[in-house]
Amino acid sequence: MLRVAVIGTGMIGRDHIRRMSTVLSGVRVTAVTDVDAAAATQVAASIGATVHATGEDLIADAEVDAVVVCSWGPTHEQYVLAAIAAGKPVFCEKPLATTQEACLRIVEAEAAYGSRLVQVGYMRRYDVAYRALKKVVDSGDIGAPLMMHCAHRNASVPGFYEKESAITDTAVHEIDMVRWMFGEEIAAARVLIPRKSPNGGPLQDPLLLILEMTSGILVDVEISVNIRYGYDIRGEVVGSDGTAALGSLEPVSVRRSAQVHSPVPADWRERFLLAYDVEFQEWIDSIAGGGAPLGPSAWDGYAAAVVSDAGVEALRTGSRVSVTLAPQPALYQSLAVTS
Ligand code: NAD
Ligand code: ISE
Repeated sequence: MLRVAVIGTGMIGRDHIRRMSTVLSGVRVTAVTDVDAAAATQVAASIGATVHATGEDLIADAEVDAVVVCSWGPTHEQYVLAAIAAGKPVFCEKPLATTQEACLRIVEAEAAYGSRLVQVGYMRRYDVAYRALKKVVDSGDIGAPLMMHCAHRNASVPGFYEKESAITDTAVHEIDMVRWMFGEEIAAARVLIPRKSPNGGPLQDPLLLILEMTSGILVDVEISVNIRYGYDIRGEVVGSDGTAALGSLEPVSVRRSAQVHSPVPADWRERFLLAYDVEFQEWIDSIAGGGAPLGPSAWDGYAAAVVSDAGVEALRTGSRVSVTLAPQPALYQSLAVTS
């Protein structure tokens, strides 16, 4: 039984604790921590876990085999580095860290350690619809991929969400997803600013992020984070001989009174429920016997951060911003971007 400890018992921390405690196999959540001690104590009591005063104490606990980081983005670096220093596998929710420099420090620390310990929570790679879409693209059935149209719509976002968060916190999922979907890096980013939604308060909402892949594939991402009607994630690849789109996910569609009614997920927990389950079960199974994690790596987290920084600069300056990655340490060279 893998003994996992969770740092951060907010929205996603609780959701991952729930899945590890009641859905998945081979795992037990034995310790938690949060700067909000009352929140940590309440969660710990519900599962019979220990509460630690700090993330560092929790990582040092000899009864903890692996760590899950679900605290706010700016705190990720310190905990991931501490887990690497302790030689413990660490699953870090996205983003790996909030700057490319911080991500690079993690990459360098893991490379110096000599084997993989870090996995980043880019769960779209585990979603049944995205996996089916990638299978079609890889099969060549729609010819050469030329473009991808994406929409990332949130009904609303929390109060701490800032101007750049549309790219660093939201579109960063598409940034990781297209690297995986097409098996290549992103060469440049641009941002177009449409008419402002009256629902967005001080935020510039929506935004249109344009990503150029190294092969010339163009990706457009509509980012709307106050769309009110629900959580709507879309993706369509346009190939030279056909197109392929994420399928409809609703379990039921009701036709009544001359209308069709189909549910829309409320938020990411509902839309990606099963993807998170698969993501965590695969992570648990991969590290349980002392093995290395197989999912999105620290290098993937770093590459996403570099593109995300380029997107933020493009938003700020209105210009096309090129993406340049640091030399890749040997540890990551055998990992295809598609793994
Ligand atoms: P949240 O605000 O609900 O929870 C974060 C928790 O971390 C809070 O309880 C806070 O008190 C705690 N915290 C903050 N600093 C801490 C520290 N130094 N040590 C310990 N605890 C600390 O936020 P959330 O929505 O749960 O997001 C948490 C992380 O998960 C973010 O990085 C976010 O981007 C990511 N996230 C990922 C997805 C996804 O789809 N993969 C979805 C939501 C959130
Ligand atoms: C949140 O942190 C997530 O990761 C969700 O998947 C995303 O849709 C949302 O925009 C982010 O704020």
